[in-house]
Amino acid sequence: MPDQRFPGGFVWGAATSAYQIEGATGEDGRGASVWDTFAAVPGNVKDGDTGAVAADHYHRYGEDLDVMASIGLRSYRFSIAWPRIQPDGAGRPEQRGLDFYRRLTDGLRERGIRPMATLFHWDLPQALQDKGGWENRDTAARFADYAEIMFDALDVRDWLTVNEPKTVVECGYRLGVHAPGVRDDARAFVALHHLLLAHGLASRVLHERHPGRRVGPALNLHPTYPADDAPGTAAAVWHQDGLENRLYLDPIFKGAYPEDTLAWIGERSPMAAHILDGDLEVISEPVDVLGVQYYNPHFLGAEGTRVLVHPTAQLDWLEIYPRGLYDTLVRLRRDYPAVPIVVTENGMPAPDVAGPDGRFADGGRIAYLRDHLAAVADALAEGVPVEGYHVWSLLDNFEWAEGYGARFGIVHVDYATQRRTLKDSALWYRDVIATGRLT
Ligand code: GBH
Repeated sequence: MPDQRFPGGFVWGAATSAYQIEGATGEDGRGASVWDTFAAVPGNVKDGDTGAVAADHYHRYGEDLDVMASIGLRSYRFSIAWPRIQPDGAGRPEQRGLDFYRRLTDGLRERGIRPMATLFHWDLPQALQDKGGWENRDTAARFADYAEIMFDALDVRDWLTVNEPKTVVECGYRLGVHAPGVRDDARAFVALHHLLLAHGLASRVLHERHPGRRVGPALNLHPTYPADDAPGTAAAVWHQDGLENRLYLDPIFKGAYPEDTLAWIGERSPMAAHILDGDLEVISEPVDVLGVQYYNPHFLGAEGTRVLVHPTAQLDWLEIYPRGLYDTLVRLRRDYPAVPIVVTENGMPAPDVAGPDGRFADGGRIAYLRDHLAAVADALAEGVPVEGYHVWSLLDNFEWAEGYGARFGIVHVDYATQRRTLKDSALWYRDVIATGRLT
């Protein structure tokens, strides 16, 4: 392994999202989001958990800022709850919502922590869902309006538009395990096009109004590999790479959907009829910074079915394969324009029970983070322009359909008392940040 010392300016961060940590869903004029609606339906979320209280960050953000400072974070990636800004998804902004994110970003600045703001991390205003949500082209225009409000309101340099459009498409519209709980390929890929359009429109607004700032998407990429050399496996892997990676990267970076994937979609969805003249120009608005989120690879057998080849973390989709992050970063450099990359999420869940000494000995997470950071160091050594890295997550939080049972935080949250405790991984990360090298 080459030197695992990171460049002096490397940006060490941690990430969260609004619905997963804020709670206070009925306060200060916040409107309902699709996740409030989805989580309220029995059976949608494990144990009937909801984000109504979550980690109570809306009230405890001051303490959370101090936690970030105590770890030595240089960057904090958070998301803005659209329904706190526009409770109905349109019109004049709610001042109390703007004030919350101003206090948060002021607090970051005071502590020398860079903000990285995500505009949409899945909590669409329910009022927009009632008008068709992402299946309705108008939602992309509403998103651009909301983006403009936030760009003008907050003194933040780096912006991410849409968090993981693929997860919205796959989990929200194909599997139906996330809000809005649709199981329909026909509708899923129409939503996909409008999510990418929203990304492009918002990016344009930023470039027009705030030159000098940066904007990009946050994409979860899954490197795909053959699990065997049976005939058919290689083709299945390429097909899956289309659905997992090229379907998002190609329109954004090359201004065209991948033809093989588009043909496959064409047999299932009227998506193509929704691609209007000029849309791909909007979607391919230059990216200033690419957010890369990596958790696991997909190894596939001949039928294209996923095969688990390596051990998994607590959730069975999370197959541990650090080399996949290296491969993803090197592939981006090989196949796409060389834009600055920030790893905007990487991490793993564990049960994380305190020992008799009160410590959270999460050695498995330390190993995961260390090995993935080593993969980043290897990619840096190959010349891939990775500026920074964000652990998912700063805090234990509402893990969507898994509820509170899957803890991704490097900081433990005792939901009964809302007490925060640094796990061993946070103490380890503090040392990595302080020394700039992996131990
Ligand atoms: C990210 O999503 C999110 O951005 C973040 O909010 C989340 O907390 C974090 O990762 C950890 O999950 O096939 O039904 O088993 C990760 C995306 C997670 C998408 C797992 C697909 C499989 C669901 N994915 N998932 S299922």
